Amino acid sequence: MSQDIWKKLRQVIAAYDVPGALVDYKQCVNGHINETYQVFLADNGAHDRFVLQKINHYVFKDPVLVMRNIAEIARHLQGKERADECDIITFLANKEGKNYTVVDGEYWRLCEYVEDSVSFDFAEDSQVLYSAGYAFGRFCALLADLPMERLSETIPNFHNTKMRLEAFFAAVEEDPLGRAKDVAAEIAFFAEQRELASTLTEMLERGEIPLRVVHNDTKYNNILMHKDTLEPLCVIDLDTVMPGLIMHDFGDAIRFAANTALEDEPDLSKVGLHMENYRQFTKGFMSACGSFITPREIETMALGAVTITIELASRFLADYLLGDKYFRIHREGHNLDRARCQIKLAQDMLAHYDEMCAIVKESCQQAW
Ligand code: GN1
Ligand code: MG
Repeated sequence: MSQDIWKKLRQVIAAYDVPGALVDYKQCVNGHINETYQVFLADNGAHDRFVLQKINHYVFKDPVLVMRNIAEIARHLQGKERADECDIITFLANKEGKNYTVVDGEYWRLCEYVEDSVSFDFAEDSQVLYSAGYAFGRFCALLADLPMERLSETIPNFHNTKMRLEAFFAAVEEDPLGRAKDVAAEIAFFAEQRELASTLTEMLERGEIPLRVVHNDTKYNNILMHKDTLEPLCVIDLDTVMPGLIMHDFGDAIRFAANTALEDEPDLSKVGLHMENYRQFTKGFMSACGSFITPREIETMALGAVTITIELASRFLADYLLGDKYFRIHREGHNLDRARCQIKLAQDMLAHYDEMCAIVKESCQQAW
């Protein structure tokens, strides 16, 4: 297996005009979808580090579209003055000028390692969340004038929560592994929350909230930070940047960074909304994008957090019922733990919903 990986990584690197030979690699394990490696190249004593990633072809049916979107985003940003600002990941062109390389039917891409960067799976310090919020908000602000038709939908209906819940109940019906009987309480939760969780989808259908170019996967670990100053250096994971809802970007970040526990914490007594993290992230996010979004979007920011948390819970549980084909698991019942953790978090958000809305409003007033 390890021999195969060496061979594969070498084959991919050979497609690029980069100096040196592969001397070491390290697999990164925190993403659930793509396969990511840090690769170390050496050339006459000089060392260089890159990141090589294999796009998950099961999840992204058309990897070329993914890479075309990313090139489109880079092109859009190149025209903007952005000195001293958080960067956005870009991929190197191979010898054929493409930003991806196909080896044995698999799609790979290479980027430079961002020096002095770290990313976190858990937000330790509330203060740092202001700048994380600002970075994700600014990301949407910078893409606000990118004509939407230039981007393709890399995963159709990615955050269509109404459809996600339909898919979840279909998985319950299908129940190929007989697992549904053990999760009756969880299934009841989704039945209860179905209407609320479909609200944003319906508002979008009625034209009450706009589609925008958004990131769609705003996990805290998708911002690389400077290891000493903790300033955001680079927004990564642009695979799902496409038209979507801004409160989903806000909400997905909250879901991850304002949880008092990790995303897959099995001890539910540890799971809940971290109000100070929520407040700091919200302040940062709203100060970056509050000035161009509509009152309706501001009103539904907190609902975005509840919605995306319920949606992801349903995706994790559906995957558990269907045999863990989508999200990579690292232990038996991992997707079930993830789903339960997200349900608990959503319940805690609902219990603090008014306060969440008040903080969004307050952050907007402070911002302008
Ligand atoms: C997946 O690949 P990763 O870990 O960044 C998923 C997101 C989920 C997230 C949950 C394309 O993101 O939607 O929110 O897991 N990405 C895709 O951790 O489905
Ligand atoms: Mg992702």
